[in-house]
Amino acid sequence: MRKLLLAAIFLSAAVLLSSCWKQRQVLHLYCWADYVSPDLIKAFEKQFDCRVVYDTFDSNEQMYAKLKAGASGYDLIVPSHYIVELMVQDQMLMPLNHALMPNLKNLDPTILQMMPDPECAYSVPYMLSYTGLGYNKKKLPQFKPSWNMLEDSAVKGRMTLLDDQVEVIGAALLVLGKDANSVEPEVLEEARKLIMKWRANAAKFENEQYKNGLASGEFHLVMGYSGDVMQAIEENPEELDFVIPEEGSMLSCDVMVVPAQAGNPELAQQFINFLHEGQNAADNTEYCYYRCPNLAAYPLLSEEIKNNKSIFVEDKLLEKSAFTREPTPAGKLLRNELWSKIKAGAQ
Ligand code: SPD
Repeated sequence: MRKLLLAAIFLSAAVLLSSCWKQRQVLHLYCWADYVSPDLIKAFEKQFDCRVVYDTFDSNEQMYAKLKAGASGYDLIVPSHYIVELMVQDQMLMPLNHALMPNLKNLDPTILQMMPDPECAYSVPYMLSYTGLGYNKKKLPQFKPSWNMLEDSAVKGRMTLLDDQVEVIGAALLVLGKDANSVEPEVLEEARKLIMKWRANAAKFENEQYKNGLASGEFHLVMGYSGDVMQAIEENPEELDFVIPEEGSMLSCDVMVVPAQAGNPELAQQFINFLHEGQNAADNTEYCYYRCPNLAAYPLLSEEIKNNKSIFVEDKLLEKSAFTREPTPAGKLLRNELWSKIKAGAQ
């Protein structure tokens, strides 16, 4: 009898627990790695009595291909600004409801006006990212802040390139003094020849683990996303540094979008709103080392971040840099072919 009673209590507790569990909402986030402060995620889960499941991708192409293949379990995705138009055309995204996001008033208008969707009809700016060079000061005493370091024989086998055609082709075009978004066949061919010299030195093309390789000393030079490299520098500031090369850099703004099939679009937009609350946006910038384009956050940032020239880039470098544009379909095809050739090592 006692055993029966215990079993009944146990069963009712399990039923009660599982019904509570079921009621807890889940936000399925699909995002680049190390891109949202874990403390903010915890705070959001507490405030909205929900769970955030964080799945990662390491390139826009990977994210787009997965969605195109039918992945439908996400509520919020963080692609780069230039792929949003394509996603809208493909009816992959849901129009946003601004009434759920009063903190959009905090968005920096200078950045908004550069965006392809300045009204935030489908996308809300999240973080600005620049591409540059992370390097080991001790191993490369002759380092110069130029993309040409990628062809220096001193870095052979100790250097990595991003597996990101927009960034690599863009950097080569900047070195050649051309439009970084060019789709001219002859100009792209010149870029390919230069990238093949870089490729000869590269240990790999990769977008996520290179920062650990830089921190551990395996790599002496990496082409990387600004904030990711700064996260590595945090582990070894004596030896590591990051620069935006003197030829300029590719700029992009990663944005938050809600997929058309989202199961929980309201929670997704509450999360966007939460991340754009001034203090949260400042805390997130301090964590990621990327600049969140949020006016209410800027005065709340530490002096270290405010004075970090890789987060708040100097005008003279910005003028030389290029904001990535999505090419025409024909231009994209050409660039894809070029990139495949580069990756395959074909001459
Ligand atoms: N770990 C965060 C990486 C963010 C990278 N942004 C990608 C920009 C691509 N153009």
